[in-house]
Amino acid sequence: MDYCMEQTMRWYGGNDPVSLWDIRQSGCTGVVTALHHVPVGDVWTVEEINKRKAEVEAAGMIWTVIESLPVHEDIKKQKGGFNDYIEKYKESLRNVAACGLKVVTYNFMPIIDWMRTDLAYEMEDKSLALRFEKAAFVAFDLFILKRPGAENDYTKVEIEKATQRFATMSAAEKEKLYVTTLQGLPGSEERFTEEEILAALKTYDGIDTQKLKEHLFYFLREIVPVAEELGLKMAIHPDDPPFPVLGLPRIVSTEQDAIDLLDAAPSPANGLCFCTGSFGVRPDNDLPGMVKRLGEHIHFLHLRSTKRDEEGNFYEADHLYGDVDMYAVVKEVVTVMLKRKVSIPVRPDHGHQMLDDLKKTTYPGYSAIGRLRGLAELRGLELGIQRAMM
Ligand code: DNO
Repeated sequence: MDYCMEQTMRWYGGNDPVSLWDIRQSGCTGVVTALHHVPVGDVWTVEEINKRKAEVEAAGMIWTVIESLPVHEDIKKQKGGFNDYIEKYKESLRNVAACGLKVVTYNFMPIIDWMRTDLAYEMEDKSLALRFEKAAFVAFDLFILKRPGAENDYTKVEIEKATQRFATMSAAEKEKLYVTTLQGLPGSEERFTEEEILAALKTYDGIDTQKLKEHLFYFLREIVPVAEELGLKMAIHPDDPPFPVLGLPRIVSTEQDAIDLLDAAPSPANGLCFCTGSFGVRPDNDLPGMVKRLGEHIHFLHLRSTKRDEEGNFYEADHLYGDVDMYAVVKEVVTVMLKRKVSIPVRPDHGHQMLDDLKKTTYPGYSAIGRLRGLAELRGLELGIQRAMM
C-alpha cells in the first residue's frame, strides 16, 4: 500500500502521563505535538522546536504535524497589536519550516476551544467518555455564569429543562460543572472567576459571525502565501461543538464554512484538519461527502465518533460506532490519498478512559489505552478497505 494513513497520536510533552514509548508501542510512526509552554502569541524559536523534535526522534518517531500553533485572541478580534501578532505567527511558520515540520494545525474559536459538561460519563462497559449535556450547559450559562442576555439564546423549553436540571444539582456538582465547562480554556488549570470569563466574553461584543469570518479571511490572506512559499500546509480545526456557545460566534462548523475559508485564500497550503468528531455532531454535515468534496484540502485527520440525541446532547462513542459512518469516511480518505498520491496524517481523536487508565489522571480524552483501542480499530478498518480496493 503506497499511500496509507500516517498513524500518529497527540503528545503533550514531558508532563504527559502517556510517554513517547507508549505511543510508539501503539504502532504510531509519528507524534503530533506543540510547544505548550510557549505563551500564545510568542514566536516559536528554532532552538525550542528542535529540542522537541529531538525528543520525538529519540523514541523512533517523527514530528511532522503541529497541534496547535495557536492564534492570539487579538488576531481573532482585530484589536490591539493584531498585525504584530500576525508577523510573529509568520516568523514561527518560518522557524517550523526550517526545522522540517510539514503541517500546522490551528483553530479560530473565540476564547474557548472544545467544550463538554462531563469528562467522566459512564458507558455501559464502565469505561468513561466525554459528554455534552445540553440542559447542564444551559444551566451553567444561565445560573452559574449568569451571562447577561443568555436567556435570549435559548427556547422556553430549554430554559425550563435547565431550571429543572439545576435544581437537582448539589453544590459539589455545580462546582464540578463549572470547572468542566471551562476546561477548554487555554491555561484552564488556573481557575478563572465568573467575572473574568464574563469580561473576556464582553471583548467579543460587536463581533458577529460575519465579522469573525472577515477576521479569519484577513489572517489567511496574510499567512497562507507565507506557508505556501515555505511548503507548509495549514490545517484549521473545526469548532467543537459545531455551534455557537456562550453567545460567541462559531465559523468553522459546516461544509459551507469550510468552502468559504478555502475560497478566501486559494492555495494548496490552505487546508483543513478534518475532525469527524467535531463536524459529526451536526446531522446536516455529510462526512463522507465532505471528505470526497474537500479531500484536496485535507492535510490532517482526527477520527472520532459521537452519538447525539434529539435533546442536543452528545457523548463520544467508540471510534467505529456512534453517528459517524467511519467505514464510509475511511473509504473516502483512502480514495483521496490514492488520487492525491499522499499519505495523510491521522490520529485517533480521544478515547474512553478504560482498564488501568481508570486509576490514572490523564488529559481528558487522551488516556493511552482508549486511544490505542481506537487506533487499532481504525488501522484494521483501513487495511480491510485498502485490500478490498486492490
Ligand atoms: C481537542 C482538540 C482541540 C484541537 C484544537 C486545534 O481534543 O481536538 O483542542 O487541538 O482545536 O487547534
